[in-house]
Amino acid sequence: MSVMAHTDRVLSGIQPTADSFHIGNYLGALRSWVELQDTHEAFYTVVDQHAITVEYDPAELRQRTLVSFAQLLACGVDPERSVLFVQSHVPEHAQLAWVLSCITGYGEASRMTQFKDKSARDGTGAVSVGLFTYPVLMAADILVYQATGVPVGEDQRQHLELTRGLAQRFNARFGETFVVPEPLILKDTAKIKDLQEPTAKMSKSLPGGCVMLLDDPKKIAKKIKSAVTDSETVVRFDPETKPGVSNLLTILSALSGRTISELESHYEGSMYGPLKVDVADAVVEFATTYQSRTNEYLQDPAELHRLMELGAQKAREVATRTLADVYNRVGFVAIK
Ligand code: ATP
Ligand code: LTN
Repeated sequence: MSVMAHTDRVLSGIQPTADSFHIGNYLGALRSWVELQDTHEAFYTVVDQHAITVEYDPAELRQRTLVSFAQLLACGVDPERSVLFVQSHVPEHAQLAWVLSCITGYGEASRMTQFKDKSARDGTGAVSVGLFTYPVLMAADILVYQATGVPVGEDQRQHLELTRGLAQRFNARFGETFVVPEPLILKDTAKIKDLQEPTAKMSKSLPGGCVMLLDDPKKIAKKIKSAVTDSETVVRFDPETKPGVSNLLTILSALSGRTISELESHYEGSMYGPLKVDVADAVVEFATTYQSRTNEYLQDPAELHRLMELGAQKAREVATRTLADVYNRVGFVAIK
């Protein structure tokens, strides 16, 4: 029996490496995760096993995993329609990753630019083998569900290429087993920039210009109102010469549903102040609802755990079938 998916199925993952998701994560990725539920069978996972590839604190990881899961629910990931789960609850990811690591070339893994960047940035001198094999675990996350599409940012394109290569190599060597997934690259226009350095992408590693959605709304408003703009006074969308203003327009357009050109006309003749006030209001309004939904889940740990169990159970229904097929094909003896 083939375990390959017959419908369009997406899988994506997010690392629980911060106390809160930021507005860039939401507008660039999570919002489309929510939308994809209408057209696809969706699998979304909090990748705690990826989070231990770099220095971390265990108590913090546990808390961040719960908060990440609650935030995905708050964003609108529907645990009844989709499969929302924590990676370590599904042991088949790590099991498949081992098999895949044995068909991954050392040279090809060494070419992963994210590994090169992260290991070059590491100041501890303790880069782990786990960080090196991170992309193989990511391939397993995807292939174990026979996902047809993977919504990710441009930065993950190379990892997706590796995943596709591994699926093809395995299929060629052991027979058709895996769906070869397509990257669903989230548009670059959805790249939200840092508020203080608007040429850099907003990132939790630049806390000064990053809007954390679980932050105090007053802090959020203050950060937006002190966003770096430019010395002109014209509200115009031009990411090249006016990155700060363009970023504010992108955020407001995404949250309000109004087009950029509508916004440009609306602010014609006005300075940057009113734009900043409106962006701050829109983000604060969004964050307020987001926070109260997230807190509702966090205040009901029994329900949160029930949903985690439900997700793990649904995920394992698919993952165990793929793994059994893989183990059989690679020549492992089965015990029943
Ligand atoms: P870091 O903050 O350390 O750079 P990150 O915020 O990129 O990490 P990830 O877990 O790597 O966090 O990203 C989660 C998802 O959010 C990815 O799909 C990524 O493409 C998306 N994302 C992250 N930052 C932005 C941004 N500034 N604009 C749009 N999408 C983003
Ligand atoms: N590497 C990704 C997170 C990630 C992922 C995945 C994304 C882990 N496993 C599987 C898509 C599919 C990142 O850093 N954004």
